[in-house]
Amino acid sequence: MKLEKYGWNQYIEKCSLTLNHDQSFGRVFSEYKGQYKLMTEQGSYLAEVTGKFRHQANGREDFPAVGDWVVCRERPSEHKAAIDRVLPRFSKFSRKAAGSTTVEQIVAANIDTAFLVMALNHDFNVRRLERYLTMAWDSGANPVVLLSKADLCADLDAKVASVQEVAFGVPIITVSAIADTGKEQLGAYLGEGKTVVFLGSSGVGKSTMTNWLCGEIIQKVNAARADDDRGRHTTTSRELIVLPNGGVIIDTPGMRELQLWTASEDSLDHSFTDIETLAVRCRFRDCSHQNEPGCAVQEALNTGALSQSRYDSYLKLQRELAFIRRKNNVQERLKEKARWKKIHKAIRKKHE
Ligand SMILES: Nc1nc2c(ncn2[C@@H]2O[C@H](COP(=O)(O)OP(=O)(O)OP(=O)(O)O)[C@@H](O)[C@H]2O)c(=O)[nH]1
Ligand SMILES: [Mg+2]
Ligand SMILES: [Zn+2]
Repeated sequence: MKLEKYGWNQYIEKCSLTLNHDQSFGRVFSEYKGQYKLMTEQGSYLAEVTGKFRHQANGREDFPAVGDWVVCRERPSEHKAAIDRVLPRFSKFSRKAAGSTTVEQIVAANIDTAFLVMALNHDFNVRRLERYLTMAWDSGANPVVLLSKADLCADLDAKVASVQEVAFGVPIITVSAIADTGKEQLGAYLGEGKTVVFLGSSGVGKSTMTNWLCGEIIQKVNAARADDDRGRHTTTSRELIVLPNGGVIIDTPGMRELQLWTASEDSLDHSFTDIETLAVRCRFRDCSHQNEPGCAVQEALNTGALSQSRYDSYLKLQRELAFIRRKNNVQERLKEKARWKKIHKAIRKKHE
């Protein structure tokens, strides 16, 4: 079996190292309490990291995660393998681990395309999509907005237009797994050497689409009650699924609450291009667009050029990002203090 079938591509090729005669490359298909299901050219193995690996790891993010490429040593007779190291990740989706605000949990690694799935019925929420887009830009994967359950939507054009408003330049695809429409457009992102992930709330149809693309029932789907098609958290774990024509899909459990992980300012720029364009004209380079003098964003808000709800979601996201940053770095708090001191000084000067 060629590794391209499992998503091996040029990015990984570039960083791949020379192997010892007893080593080979493998990909982590699933994880359960420190036990990994690995796929190599030879077959599938149950694997663990070596003692040396454990000793040298600094944190949870150093350990293998679903989607990782690793260097391992196979023991075919036992169907087991030992993991020596993890290859550098070219993209990753992370969130805060349960019960902790500062431990990074990697949801999926080495993803080429992230399908941000939103259903065209009750689930439809443009503000939430903005948050998913931010997370996607920060991951290193290319986002594609997937509007699912098109068969349930009567005002498709209006919904697509409202998504276009926030998803600048991001491809938007409408599909219905039930009515079997939109599959060809997805095809461009699938195949050998490609890894895609489905992200989105519970019940939007991620598992239904996985089965649809695989041409067989692989993932469990719960039938919706007639009066309520909201999610039930049917999918509970993540696993790589090999597509019939090669390449892999990762179906994920619906996220109850989207908890961002160290999204950078840079990723914020992508999903709030309109605000960032305005911000170029702010007097202070590091303007927070709240109450600094000479703020172009506040001005646009006053003239109505920028909507209040758009501004509010921008601020909300910024607060969340700032919170995570401060938690990770106490220095941030001191810098913040100094920054405001400078601003107040400028305000005083202006009034003198
Ligand atoms: N009408 C319609 N219903 C769909 C479509 N796709 C999925 N559904 C229904 O939506 C419900 C939820 O589908 P799932 O595929 O389990 O959703 P999920 O996103 O995997 O949900 P979690 O695993 O809980 O995160 C099921 O009853 C599906 O039959 C579609 O294209 N049209
Ligand atoms: Mg599911
Ligand atoms: Zn400003």
